[in-house]
Amino acid sequence: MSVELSIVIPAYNEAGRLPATLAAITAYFTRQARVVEVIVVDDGSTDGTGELPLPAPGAAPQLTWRMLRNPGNRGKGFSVRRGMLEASGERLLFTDADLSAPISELPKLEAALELGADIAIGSRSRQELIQAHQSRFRENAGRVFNRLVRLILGLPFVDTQCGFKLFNRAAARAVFTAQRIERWGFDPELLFLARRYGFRVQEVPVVWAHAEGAKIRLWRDSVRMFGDVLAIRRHARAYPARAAASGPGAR
Ligand SMILES: Nc1nc2c(ncn2[C@@H]2O[C@H](COP(=O)(O)OP(=O)(O)O)[C@@H](O)[C@H]2O)c(=O)[nH]1
Ligand SMILES: [Mg+2]
Repeated sequence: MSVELSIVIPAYNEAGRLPATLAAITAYFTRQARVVEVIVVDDGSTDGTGELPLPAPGAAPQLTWRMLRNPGNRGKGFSVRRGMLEASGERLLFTDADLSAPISELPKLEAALELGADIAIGSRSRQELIQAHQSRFRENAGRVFNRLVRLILGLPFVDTQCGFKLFNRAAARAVFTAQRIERWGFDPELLFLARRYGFRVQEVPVVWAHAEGAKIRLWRDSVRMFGDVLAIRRHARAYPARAAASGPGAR
């Protein structure tokens, strides 16, 4: 049975938030017939995330679960890449562990792929869809960051950072194989690579409810993210040419 959809969830100390997320995903896909695999990537958590019980197959045998454990804390970029490269789906979604974009928003991204996009990225650009805001300060900081990213990397997207992105298999293989940034700047890097390789990227406004318990530290991580963006720029010429769609992971 070939996997239609893979869902990759990077998780760092998410023992508090992950159970509700797993339950929501189970509830959503139990009503559907398609074959789905969910891959949780535990990133060296110290709160027992890696030992959380995964849902039993029971009601939905077409839905399978896997937990990958990193050898220590390696970063969200590392974790998403690892999950995406191990996943076998025709389409691959990565989503934050707090499901800030509810899984019921997935059809919006899928519709963009139906219409010809290779990658559909969730976007927090439509104010009326934002159900719970971050602090005004964080939101503004996010906007400034996005504007800088647009400027430095020439990306035309309003929101590069949204943790809800769907790829077709060819795009996921090419982009994640080339991705180098393992911590915060990996989102802009993915988009930069996607455009470099000629994939069609569509930004799709999604419902977003900011969840408390965020682990991003605004100042420290903004500075690092910015450093990553400059590194992408510096490295721009050295990225490999788009990998040919062959080898074991290709279809
Ligand atoms: N793998 C990995 N994931 C992380 C790390 N820090 C945060 N995350 C994950 O990144 C996602 C978004 O983090 P969150 O704390 O909600 O940040 P927010 O973007 O401010 O809401 C969640 O799935 C987290 O588990 C980390 O160091 N490593
Ligand atoms: Mg969050």
